[in-house]
Amino acid sequence: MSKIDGGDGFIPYELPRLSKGEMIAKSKAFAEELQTRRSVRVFSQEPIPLEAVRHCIDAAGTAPSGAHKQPWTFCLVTDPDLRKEIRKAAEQEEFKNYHGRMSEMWLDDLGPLGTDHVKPFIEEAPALIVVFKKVHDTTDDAGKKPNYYVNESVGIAVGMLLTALHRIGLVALTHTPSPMDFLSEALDRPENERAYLNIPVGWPADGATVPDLRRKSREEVLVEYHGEPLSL
Ligand code: IYR
Repeated sequence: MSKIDGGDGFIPYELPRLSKGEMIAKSKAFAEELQTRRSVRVFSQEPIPLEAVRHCIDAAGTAPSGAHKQPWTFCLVTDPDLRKEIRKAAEQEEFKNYHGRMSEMWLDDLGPLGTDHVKPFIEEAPALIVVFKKVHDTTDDAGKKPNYYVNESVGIAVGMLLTALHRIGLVALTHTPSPMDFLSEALDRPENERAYLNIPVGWPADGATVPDLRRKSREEVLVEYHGEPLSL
C-alpha cells in the first residue's frame, strides 16, 4: 500500500505545472479579480440563469471537509412566496437584534454598512442560496453518525461559492439573520441540518452602491517566516 503508487483506495493525481512567470501572473490576475467582489444589498429583480448558479454550487461542493463528510446542503430558492415568508421571519428576528440584542459597539461598527432590520433584498434578489450545515449525518435506522470540523468545512465551501458567483458576474450577500431556525422550518429541513447563511444572489440593481470600504493591505495581514534568504 502506498500513497505514491496508488492502490488501497488511492488513485494517481497530477496537475499541470506552471512556470514561475505564469504562477505570478495568474495569481495576481485572480487577486485583482477578487478585489472587485463586494457584498451587495440592492439587487435587480431580473431572473438569473439558474444552471450557472447550480454550477457555482457544484464548485462549492468541491471544498475540502472534515473526514470528507461534505457536511452541507445548499437550498436554491426562487419561489416568491417562500422568499416573502423568509423575509418576514428574518425581519422579525433582525428587529429584535437591532433593538436590544446587539450591543452599542456592534451597532456602531455596522454604521458604515448602513444596515438595519429591513431586508428587502431577501425578496428582491431573484434567488436565495440558503446554506445548511449538517451537524451530524443520519443512518438508515435514524441513528447519528458524526461529522467533523463542520463550521470550517462549510465556511470554506461558502468561500468557494462566493468566488464562483463573482466569476460569472453575479453578486451575493452573506446574510446572517440570527437566530436562523426559521429557515429550517420554512425550507422543511431535517433535524440534523442547521441554517448557516442566507445568501441572496443576483445582479446589482441599476445604480446600486456599496459602502466605501478599504481592504487591509498585504502588510497588515501577512506575516512571513523564512529560515534562510529566499531564492524563490
Ligand atoms: N445580521 C444583521 C446584522 C449584521 C451583522 C454583521 I457582523 C454584519 O457584517 C452585517 C449585519 C443583518 O444582517 O443586518
